[in-house]
Order: sequence, then C-alpha cells, then structure tokens
Amino acid sequence: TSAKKLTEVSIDKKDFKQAVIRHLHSTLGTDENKANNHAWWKATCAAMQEQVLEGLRKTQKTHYLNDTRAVHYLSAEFLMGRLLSNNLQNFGLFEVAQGALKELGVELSDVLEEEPDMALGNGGLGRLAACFIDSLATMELPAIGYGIHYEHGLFRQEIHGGAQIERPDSWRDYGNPWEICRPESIQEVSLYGYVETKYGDNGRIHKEWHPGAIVKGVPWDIPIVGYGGNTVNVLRLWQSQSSGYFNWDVFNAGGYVDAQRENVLAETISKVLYPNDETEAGKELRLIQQYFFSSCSLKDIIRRYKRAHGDDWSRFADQVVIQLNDTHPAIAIPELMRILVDRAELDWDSAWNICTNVFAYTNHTLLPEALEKWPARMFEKILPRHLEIIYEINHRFMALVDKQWPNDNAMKARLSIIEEGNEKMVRMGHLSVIGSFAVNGVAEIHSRLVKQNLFPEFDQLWPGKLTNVTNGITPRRWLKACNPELSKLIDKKIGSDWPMDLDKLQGLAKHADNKTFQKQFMKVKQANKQALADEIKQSMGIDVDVNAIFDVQIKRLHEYKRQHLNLLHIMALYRRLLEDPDYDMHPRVFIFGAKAAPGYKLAKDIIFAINKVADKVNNDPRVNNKLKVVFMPNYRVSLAEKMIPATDVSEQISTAGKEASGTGNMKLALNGAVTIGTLDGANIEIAEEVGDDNIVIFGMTVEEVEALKASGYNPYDYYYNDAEIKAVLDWLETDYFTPGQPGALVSIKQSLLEGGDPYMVLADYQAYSEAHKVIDAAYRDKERWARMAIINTAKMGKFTSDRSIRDYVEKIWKLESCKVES
Ligand code: 26Y
Repeated sequence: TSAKKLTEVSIDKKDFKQAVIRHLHSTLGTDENKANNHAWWKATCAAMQEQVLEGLRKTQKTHYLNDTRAVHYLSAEFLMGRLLSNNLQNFGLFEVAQGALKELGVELSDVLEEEPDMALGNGGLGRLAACFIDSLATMELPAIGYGIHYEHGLFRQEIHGGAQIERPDSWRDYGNPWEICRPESIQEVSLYGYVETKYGDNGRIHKEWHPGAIVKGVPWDIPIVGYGGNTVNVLRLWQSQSSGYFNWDVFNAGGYVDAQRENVLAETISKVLYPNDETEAGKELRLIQQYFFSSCSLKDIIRRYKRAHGDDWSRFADQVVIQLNDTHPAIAIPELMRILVDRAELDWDSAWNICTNVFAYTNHTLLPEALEKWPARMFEKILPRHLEIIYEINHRFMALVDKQWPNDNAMKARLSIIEEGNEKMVRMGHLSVIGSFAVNGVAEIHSRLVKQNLFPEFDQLWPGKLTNVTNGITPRRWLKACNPELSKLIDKKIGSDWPMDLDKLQGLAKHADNKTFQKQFMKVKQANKQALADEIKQSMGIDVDVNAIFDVQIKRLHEYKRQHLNLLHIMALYRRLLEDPDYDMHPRVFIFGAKAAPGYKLAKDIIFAINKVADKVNNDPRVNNKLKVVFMPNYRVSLAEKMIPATDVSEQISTAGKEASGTGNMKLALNGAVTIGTLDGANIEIAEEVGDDNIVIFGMTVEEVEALKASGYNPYDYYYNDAEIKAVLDWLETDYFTPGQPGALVSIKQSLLEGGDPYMVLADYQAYSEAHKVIDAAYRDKERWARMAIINTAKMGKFTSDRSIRDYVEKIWKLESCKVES
C-alpha cells in the first residue's frame, strides 16, 4: 500500500534534524542562532534534496539499464509553484520534517512560505504540464519534461489605485535549491544565415545551412518526485548562453565590445516568459525561444538514443515519443526532418516515417487569436532551412489532398500549411496535425469541436487520428498538500489510499447524508475560510465574514472567461440592496484572482473596475455586510493553494465553446466547492459525475451560442429590454465608482454594446442571475449544502491527472511503467 511505501523510504526525525543542521553549517555557512526563515528553508531543501538526488540517480540508472521507451513532454511552460512541501509530501517526510524543525524552534509552515513560486507559465497549459509530470513520476513511467529556463517567470502583479502594475519576477535571485546545472550536456543551436545547395556525384542534392549565429543551450535539471518517492524523473530546462560564434563576423573584425553586445542578445532568448496567453503576439524572439528549446531538446533526445543504439535509426520511434504541448514546440517537426535528412542523410520518406511515428500534438484552444501563425518572411530569416523543409512537407501533403479531393483548389487552400494572402503565413496547427500520429483535445466537448469545426477535413483524411484526453489535476498538490485537514478527515473515513487512486473518494458519498460527517466536513471548510479571511485581513485590510458564502473566480483575465459577467451581477446585487435594504440574500464575499496580459487593455480595465466596485461596496454601510468584493493581487499557484480549500462557490462561467477544458474547476470541486457554470469544457463532465443536483448549470449551450450568432446577436436587445442590465451598464458610465473620473469604467459598457458583446455576456446575464438565486437558496439549507459539497469531493475521481496520463499511455504513448527499487 502507499502508506507502507511511504514509511519505507523515510529517514527518521533525528537524521532529518541532523541533515538540516549540517546544511545550515556547511552549505549555508550560518548556524542555528543566526539563521532566519530563509536560511532554514534552504537548509531544509538541501536536506530533502539529498534524498531526492539518491532517488534520481537510481531512477536514471534503472531506466538506462532497462532501455525503456519514454515520453518526452515538450512545453514552453511549466507552472510548478513551490516544490518543498510537495517533495516532502511525496517522500512521506512532511511530518518528519515538521517534527525535526519544531525541535529546532522553527515552524515548517513559516519555512514553506519562504519559497518563491516557480512561475514559468501563464495559466492552465503550464499548470497542466506540471500536474502531468507529477503523475508520470507517481505512476513510475519513464518520462522527461523539456522546457525553457526563464530567468524571469510570469510578472508579479501589484495593484495601484485599482490598476494592475507588472513587476519583474525574479524567482532565482537568491538561488534555487532544486536545480542542477549540467554543463556536460550543453547543446548548440543555429540561427539565421543561408542555405547552400550542393549537387553530389550521384545526382543527389544536399542542402547545407550556413548559420549566421550559434547559441548555447545550458540544461538545468529539476528532479520530479513521484508520490511514494520511488521514481524521480527530470524536468530539463534550457538556458541560452552566448557561444563564441554569435555574430562571429563582428568578433573577427576586432569588434570585441560590439560582440559583447551581441552576447546580450543571445542571452535574451531565455530571459523572460511571454505573458500573453491565448493571444498570438507574432514576435520574432518568441519564435526563436520556441526553436531554441525544441532544438536543444531534440538533440538531447537523440544523444541519449545514440548512447544506446548508435547510428541505427530503425528503433528510434520504438524508444521515443514526443508530446507537443500545443503548437509552441511544433518547430521540432521540421527540426527532426532536418537532422535526419541533412545530417544523418536518411532519404525523405524514411525520415518522414520516423517523424510521423514520434510526434503527438495536444490542442488547447479554438480561439482564432491563439492559433499560432508565423510570417513566412520571418521564418526565412531566422530558420531558412526549416522553411524549405516546411514547403517540402506541404508539397507532398498537397499531393495527398489532391488524391483525396481531386482538383479541389479551395480544399488545398484550406488545408495548406501555408496561408496565402497579403503576407504568407505558416500555420503551426496544420504542421502539427500533419506531422503527428495523434492529435488530442483536452475535454470531450473541446475534442468534438476540434474535429467538427477546427480540423474537419483532417478528421476525414485520417479517421481516428483526432481524439480526446480529458485533462486532470494532481490530487497530491490539490487536495492532500493544500488541504491537510480535509485530507485527514478523508483518511479517517475511507483510508489513505485515495491520493494514488482517486476513485476511492466515491467511498465518501455514502456518508453525504450523515449529520456528524456533514458537520465535520463543513467544520474543515469553515477553518479554511477563517485562514483565508485572516490572509485577506492581513494583506489587504479587508474584514470578511466567514459565515458568508465565499464565491471565487480564479483564472487568467480574459473576456471569454467573463469576469465582467460576474462583475455586472455583483453590481446588480449592490443595486438591489440599495433599493431595498431588506433584500433577502445570504451574505456573500466575491473573491477574484486574475492576471491580465500587460497589453490587453480591456482585461486591465476589468481588473480596475472590479477594484473600484470593491472599494465602494466594501465601504458602504448600507449593504450591511451582506456584500463584499475582494480582488487578491498576484494570483499564482501558492495563492491558489490557499484560496481553493476555502471556496464555497466556484465560478466557471465562460461562453459555451470557448474554454477548452478548465482545470481550476476540477481543483475547486475536489475541495468541496459547488460549481456555478456553463456547459463548457470539463464543466460538462463534472456535471455528469456529480449529477444535476450538485452543480448549478446555467446559460446557452454551444448550439444555442452558434444559433444566436447565426441569427444576428444584438446586445442592445438585452440592454433595452432588461431594466437591471440597463441600469448597471449606465452606472458604469457615471463617476459613482470613480469619483471625479466619470467615464473611467466606460470601456466595459462599450465593448458590451457598440463592441457587439463578442462573448455574449448580456445574453447569459438573466440565466446567471437566476442561477445565483439557486445557489443562495441551497446554501441557506445547511444540510443540503453540506451534502452537495461532500458529493463534489466524492465524485472527482475521474479528474485525477493519473487518469489523464493513463489515457495518454493507452491511446497514444504506449508506455510501460518501470519499477525503481527503493
Ligand atoms: C500563442 C501564445 C501566445 C499562447 C501562450 C499560451 C497561447 C496560449 C497559451 C495558453 C493557453 C492555455 O493555457 N490554455 C488552457 O489550457 C488548459 C489546459 O489544457 C485548459 O484547461 C484551458 O481551458 C485552456 O484555456
């Protein structure tokens, strides 16, 4: 059992304490009297890292000796959060460390707070990658994550006068105790230059790329500890560094100082994470970032393969599967072709056969603005040989299209990798579908829409290639570690196996009507709400009542996620309370956490509006504490870990068809929150699991959205026919919320009226308002609510990322697990 496994690998409290003191002395050069919490944190990490590295060594050796097939997860983002608590938890050393530190007069919880988040991602896609590598290690699957060692992760958000200000994130300023630099595995990556065509004596054409610049990729390894501690896999992140070759012409001309300036450019590649999610920026540096980490990773994969198999490429596709986390690493496809054809001198068909048996692609979005396209001219400048290869792939693909749909030029234009127009563009999604053996969406409805709307012809051409793997989350971080009190209660009720086998939570369902268990469950929720209330008071000075409903919307700020729908409804409640002081509602605290892309004007305006409405509502005695609004700054993994256990109501209110899956929805429901949500993404599957009585669904379906759009949606119909909508939108235009600055909030009204309301906020408003009345009534019935909350936790088994990984293994990766002896 997992409990047994956990104790076997443990060292005891005495040894752990010794290790912490030893590191305090000899790693940090301080002692018990002088050490502050930061030093204790580092010493504790170092003590832990001894155990971790032992596991890493054993795992790598076992995988090598068994010559295992492995998955290589390529992702431009890994949103890891903090690692100490997770590693202690997964090694079964959490209590040991807690006890050891206590004897040293130190609180583990204070020490854990010292760790900066590793925020090398924007949101869902990056956090999914982090959950997946946790599951891969837990399930003892041979796997490696590849990404970028950004010097600065996602910006730190401050709120000044209600508005978002971005500050640089410097997660490594005082060193990262987990990462190990591996200079022995440095790779080189070429950029720019030109292609030379050479004719061999056998008539064979050979292409030679003469790069204009070469940069180095320095790998940093982060050990990934599986639950139970046996398998420790690696996350390998590439840092760019100048090689002597960068801009060699300047250097040769004696321009020593100028060459140093070029060095700065090389090192810019891994400098900062692009903070846009779901909007394609088309920036040259971003394409370079993508190529940089894809090329380093491929070369690393090939080096490892060759160590075992030499120059025999025939088994490459048996040993290697590469999962592309969206199209960000899709350039790996032509890169592998280049290596096989130009370098290894394989013929095109053999090379293509290898490629199309190695790559698989996950699509995370249908939003047109998030589908990556690069100007062919930019490609030609940065990666001239790759553009040629893409043209060749496309040429051969067009022949296939012609066979399937003879003489159909419209079809060819639709399916081509190259989009013709004013400016020729390379469509990375098409390249990914054509170059992969499997393509998946991330929830049932999303995968259906990928097949029906995004890639219907590809689905016809290659039936079965497009499939679904519903997302998941790791229950180790998102229940066991972040909600220890609920975890202990669950352990007592059903045993402690559930973190490895989440379907076991079903065992809670039969206690859902038990009054004593309901009380215990809600007591834990209350305590978690108190802890969050304390945090809100301490960080923002706002008093919130823990008897109020904690209603939470946490996710990136985007129009399609409709934080402004939530805001309009809050304003409406405020207005109802002002018009009727006895307006009957249970006290509610609306809590937000969201970062906006720095260039996304309306998203930032919505953050500003939430804060301005919050100021007014929170300081208006007339609402009699029935309504509070809190915008918690700098939403990130470690803040999510505090908010999620304290949530009563989970807001999942995207326009149907727009949210590919969502994963916050799963985390909140797992911790006993009731969802108010649309029939979108994984909400649909959550509703199937918990049943209609335990979720509040509202609003238009995908079909209704499409029909309304087709019939000509006019937001003014709602504005003029719904007095509440009109009053609330007009309110935004006054200076009520922004004294002395009339019109400061008007952009929201404009986008909803003149702007055409692209995400149909007004069309769903009434249904949303009614759904909140259902929530209100359900909450007031204490037993009913407790039952709903328990059932939500009990029915989340499907959404463990272990199940997602099992689906990938069976449908796509065809991997076998590999036991590592402890
Ligand atoms: C092109 C570039 C600017 C870009 C960068 C990041 C485009 C998209 C992204 C991030 C997308 C993302 O996080 N998508 C989310 O993926 C989650 C995991 O599959 C889904 O749950 C969520 O619905 C989806 O929005």
